[in-house]
Amino acid sequence: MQKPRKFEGKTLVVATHNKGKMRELREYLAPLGIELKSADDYNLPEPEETETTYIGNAVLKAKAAAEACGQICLADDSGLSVDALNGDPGIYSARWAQDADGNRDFLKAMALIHQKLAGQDNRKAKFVCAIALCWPDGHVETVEGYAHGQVIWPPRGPEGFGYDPMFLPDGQQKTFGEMNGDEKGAISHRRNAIEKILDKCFR
Ligand code: ITT
Repeated sequence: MQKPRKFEGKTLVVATHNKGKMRELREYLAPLGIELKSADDYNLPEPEETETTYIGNAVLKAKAAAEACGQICLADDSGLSVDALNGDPGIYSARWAQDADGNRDFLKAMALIHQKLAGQDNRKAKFVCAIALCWPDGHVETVEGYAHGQVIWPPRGPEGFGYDPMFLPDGQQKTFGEMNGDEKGAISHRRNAIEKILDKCFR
């Protein structure tokens, strides 16, 4: 197996258009002490997510970004996979919340999960976060991180974003929606994935 490629640049572009993700990624990457640029800084495109896996979509987004701006780009594809729904909404987590005009309503998406689970005792779920790091020459490194827990109803807490108020991590009393950034950051799927990519490419 080839050794992973190490990041030796001075600037890293975080290629997400999701503000909640961006906030968390900035926080987790801050200790690196490198310049972080955002999708907005380069007016990056939002490619259609046509792949069938988290990793596939993360690679697709990181590659499109690196091609567009000529910098090393990090992309995140993530979602909530519910066991009793065969992993749904999974890679379609953002799309479950979207209406015909492209607006997102996560209360509606959470209610849909709750509705589809009617009569089911199994509430096990996991958040998954795939991260792809792509160089301008097309080289890509990938990792996947997880947070295991269950989905609850009704949703609880104003913090975080997306499906956070519905997700109770294993061994915790608070949902992600009731945790502050540090509390979620200690155990989140995104933190888990970032630690893996830091070990692989930055340390
Ligand atoms: P980018 O593709 O621009 O990064 P996006 O929001 O479209 O932004 P995804 O396609 O990866 O990103 O969709 C992931 C969705 O899964 C996201 O919109 C959230 O609703 C949900 N999600 C992912 N991580 C989450 C987290 O930490 N907490 C709550 N919901 C999360």
